[in-house]
Amino acid sequence: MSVQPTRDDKFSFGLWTVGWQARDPFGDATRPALDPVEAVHKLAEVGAYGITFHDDDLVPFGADAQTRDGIVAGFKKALDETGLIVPMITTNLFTHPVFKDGGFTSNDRNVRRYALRKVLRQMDLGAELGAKTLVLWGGREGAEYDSAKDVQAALDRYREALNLLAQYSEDRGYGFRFAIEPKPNEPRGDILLPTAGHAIAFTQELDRPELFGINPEVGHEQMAGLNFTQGIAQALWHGKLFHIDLNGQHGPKYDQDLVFGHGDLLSAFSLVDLLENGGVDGAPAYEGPRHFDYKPSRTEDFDGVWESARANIKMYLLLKERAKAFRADPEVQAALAAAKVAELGVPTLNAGESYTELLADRSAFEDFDADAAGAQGYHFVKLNQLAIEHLLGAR
Ligand code: ASC
Ligand code: MN
Ligand code: MN
Ligand code: MN
Repeated sequence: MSVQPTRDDKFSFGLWTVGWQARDPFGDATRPALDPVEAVHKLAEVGAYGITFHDDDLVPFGADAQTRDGIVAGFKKALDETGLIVPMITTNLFTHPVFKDGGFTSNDRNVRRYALRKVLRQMDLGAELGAKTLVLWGGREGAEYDSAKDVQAALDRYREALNLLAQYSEDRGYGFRFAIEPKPNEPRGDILLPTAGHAIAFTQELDRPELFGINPEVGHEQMAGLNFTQGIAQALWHGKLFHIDLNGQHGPKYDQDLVFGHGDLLSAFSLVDLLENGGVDGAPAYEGPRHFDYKPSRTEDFDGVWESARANIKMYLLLKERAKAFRADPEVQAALAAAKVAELGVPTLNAGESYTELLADRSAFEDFDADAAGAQGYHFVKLNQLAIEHLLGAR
């Protein structure tokens, strides 16, 4: 296998990632602005097939119609020249002070109406560019003080907003699928729909639940102390993995947005193994874009920006290669069998069996040797050691 990316790998980047000027709460920008046209050309060079953007990443907030048209025309030309596509779009409801108490869930009703209009406008542009997925990251939807936000009312307003977006998309024939991106905190003290599980549950309360899934980000779940691979597995199980944001994070602290694999590498390995080999008969479990939502570190100049963009892709391809070798190794297959991993796929009840037969089955209880079953070893450590040896390239 090659670590040369192809379009079939579906690697995509947010315009806000390589374009991040590295302003943080304590320091000024360390890099100049990046022209979106240059971003398109450079991302095509590093091997991406797609680019994604918030409305304000492409067209500065408040730009007049003529400026907007000029920028969009230039961007489209760059897409045509490179063959890059726009698989996903999203809307910035977090930077401008108007959104300091949120967009869809601001206590101020007029702000909520403005937020809706801003998203509808971005949907028009996204549809024109062929985007299929709309990501909703509600970074400002939340609070610092329990007394300041009626969370049940906020969820009512969130639902009202998302129902309207779906209606608009269907009425206009845009056909968007919507992906809610959870995050536990930052920039708000506490954000609504903080984890994958919260967001999945919320989608079930919408008018068109089948149009809504999630866009989990590695670092965001890890900020909540959660196992990202397990969260992705559950999202797949619900049919809700509509998109994914790959990056790196070192546990619960501020949102680091490191290069994919530069945080918890073991978790990155099990994630790629799941995405690439976790479907039926070892087929990929997820077919959508492999989207990198990282921030090139503040220490880097533009050479470092493109170096880090390439690092995301190379990391993914290396992990994919390592995961294939892991799955193909006969010793691993024996270790998987010894650990009874496949046995979990066998239903607990026999075909057609109900509790009546289960109650009549003496081997299940009266004659079951719980002490013997409790004494068996599951050999999980050996299996994990083999996984790490493959990850290290030691096998
Ligand atoms: C998004 C997204 C995020 C945020 C963040 C903005 O659309 O997926 O995680 O915005 O990258 O800085
Ligand atoms: Mn992040
Ligand atoms: Mn993200
Ligand atoms: Mn992010």
